[in-house]
Amino acid sequence: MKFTKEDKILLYRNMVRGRKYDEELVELFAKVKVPGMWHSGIGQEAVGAGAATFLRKDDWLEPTHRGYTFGLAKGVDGKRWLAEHLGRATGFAKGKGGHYVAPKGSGVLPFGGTIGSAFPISAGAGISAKRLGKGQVVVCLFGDGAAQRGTLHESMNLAAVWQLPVVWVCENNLYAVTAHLSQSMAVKDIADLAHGYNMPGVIIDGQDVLAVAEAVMEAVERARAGEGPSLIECKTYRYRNHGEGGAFPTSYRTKEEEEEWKKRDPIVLFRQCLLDEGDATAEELDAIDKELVQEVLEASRWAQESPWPEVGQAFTDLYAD
Ligand SMILES: Cc1ncc(C[n+]2csc(CCOP(=O)(O)OP(=O)(O)O)c2C)c(N)n1
Ligand SMILES: [Mg+2]
Repeated sequence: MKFTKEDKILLYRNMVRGRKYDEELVELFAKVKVPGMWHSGIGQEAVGAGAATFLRKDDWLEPTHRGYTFGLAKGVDGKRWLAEHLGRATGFAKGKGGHYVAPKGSGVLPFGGTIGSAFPISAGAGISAKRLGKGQVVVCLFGDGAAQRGTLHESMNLAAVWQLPVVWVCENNLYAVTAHLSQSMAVKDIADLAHGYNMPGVIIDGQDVLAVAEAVMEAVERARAGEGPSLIECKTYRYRNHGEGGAFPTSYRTKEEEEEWKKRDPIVLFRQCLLDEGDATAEELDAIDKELVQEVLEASRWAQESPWPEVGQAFTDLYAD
């Protein structure tokens, strides 16, 4: 896929929007305004934006637990997502679902809560897409830790045997909670798993949003053309600890490693790329940043001022009619 100047600006917007929502959530958690837990995706925005921005409205996206970027880029209303996260009645599940909720019509599939449940859900959506025959594709996001689950084998094997239109996109941020990938996996690169399922497997610089978008969209076009699944491994890094709102150890990474990755911040890198290529001026990008800060502040205010669900509603909507 050839990206126009407008496409590139959209990628930039989607990364910055994801980061601004994420920063707001980190702050809300610090003020203990949010129930439960949250996994910040700051540092990983190029993967979510690159994977989701150019999907069709009716394509499926299987989320991870980390960050908002992929969902916002798929068209999820951030304001209502935040309200759901804050447990308010204006959220997608009237405040009863927390941040894992998939809003109807967005094309974002449900998140199972157990790491690794993304694989069979995506294979299932792939079977549906193939049978409906409308050219829909499924993009499944998953972490390096999730890649150690047995469900990966069952699902990737089935998708390959039945040539399902699934694009497996690994956000390899090197750690699962505190465990480095080398402690849980015998090979260095998750993309190597693709050989076992006779599908293309590529390693991508996950800090380079254009590289991610190019690789994902090439795989999406293959899948749409009936040529089956692909695996894309994006090497990336989360800046924050595993989660907000919980007591997680912090001593498993070195300051040097963290600083090294921050030198390749995906938003800073892409901003420079847009300036170097003459796709945007610093003033234009500053104006986008400013607009998105305002958008998130207003969304947060709206969500925090939204009513709590009524106690009498606790047992409604538990089952489909
Ligand atoms: C089956 C299962 N085991 C453990 C957990 C707890 N858990 C939540 S996130 C996580 C780490 C996942 O690591 P990774 O897939 O690399 O994603 P990341 O958090 O790095 O984005 C774990 C172990 C879970 N949700 N499900
Ligand atoms: Mg990880």
